Amino acid sequence: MKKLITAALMAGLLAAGGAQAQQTVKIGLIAPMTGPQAAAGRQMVAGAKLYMALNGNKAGGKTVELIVKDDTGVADITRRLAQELIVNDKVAVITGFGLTPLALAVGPVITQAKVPAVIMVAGTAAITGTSPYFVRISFTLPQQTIPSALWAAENGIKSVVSLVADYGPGIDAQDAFKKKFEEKGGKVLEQLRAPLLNPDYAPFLQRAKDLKPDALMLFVPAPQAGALMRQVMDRGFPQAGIKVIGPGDAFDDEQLNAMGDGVIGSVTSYNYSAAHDSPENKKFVTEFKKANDNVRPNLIGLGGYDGLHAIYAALEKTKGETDGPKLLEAFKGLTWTSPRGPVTIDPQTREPIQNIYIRKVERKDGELYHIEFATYPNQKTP
Ligand code: VNL
Repeated sequence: MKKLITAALMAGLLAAGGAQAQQTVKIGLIAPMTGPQAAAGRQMVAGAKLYMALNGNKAGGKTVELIVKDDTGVADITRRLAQELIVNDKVAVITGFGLTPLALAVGPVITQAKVPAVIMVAGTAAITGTSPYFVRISFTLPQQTIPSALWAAENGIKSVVSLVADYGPGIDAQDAFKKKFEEKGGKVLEQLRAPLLNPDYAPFLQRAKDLKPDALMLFVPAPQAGALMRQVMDRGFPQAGIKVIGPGDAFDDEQLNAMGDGVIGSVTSYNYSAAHDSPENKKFVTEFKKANDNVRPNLIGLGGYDGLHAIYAALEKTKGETDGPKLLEAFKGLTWTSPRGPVTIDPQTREPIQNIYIRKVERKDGELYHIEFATYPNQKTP
């Protein structure tokens, strides 16, 4: 008798366990938590965790479980972790991707497994074309950069030298800038590219200064912004009358205060400023700083936060159904009010449509901020 009860109890527990497992949706977040891009991983995971802390762990009637994996910024590791998360952990969706090569590495895996991947940061335009299972909530570099080219052409800048990190997003930024700026009558004197890893910017900056352009256009991934900007300021570009412009990555919000007063007055174009004036952003910045030793969120932290929002919203739409193709469809056309402003996922391209703001660095309440003063609304990736 005793044995029978025990067996019945066991069966019940097992059934409950099975039912409970189905009530959980797992999300795999792959980010560089160590290595040279660790600053990106820290922001992304902090943003994702903040979203869950503020919105609970339920979406579409299911319990959401976040599994964080560290790819150390190495693409082969990103691919292996994606495979393990899909095969062993049975995640419904993977997300993260601090850098373009890390996103590209998982394309074949998600296509084969039919599991959606939500890009929180990586910005090379071509990524989403490499798998129908990519959905991007962040930005593309052409989208971020073109308003800078328009603004420069309309504000007395006639000649520009560009200096970028020599990989996908840098080349996208450089090409988009040159095309639009020259269309509007400006001239790009030279396009310089520094290595992504262990760059020595000195010879490039010397060359740029010798060419005496009206402006220096910069792109490096946000975690490298401080290192580049210190050298730009040490070489006295603003004092020489050379404006420092570009998409906001090289003017990263997290490191802006450490860049010094030389950066005051720089005009850049970007989808997000920590100073964006809206109730959604006030709440995001206040809560992010509270949870992270007063660190200011940048667009990577925002990517983590909005990435989780998009996943929650897609699960609400499918009522918790996690079948890959169905979940993928649910991301298409999502629209929400982000801390950056309104965002829609273009159902055709799976790319974000969003405002790109023109901002100027100013000192406000004792700190440096990007103060937005003009808007290019609802920008798509060309
Ligand atoms: C990328 C683009 C990475 C912009 C970034 O920071 C960034 C990328 C990590 O596509 O690799 O600010």
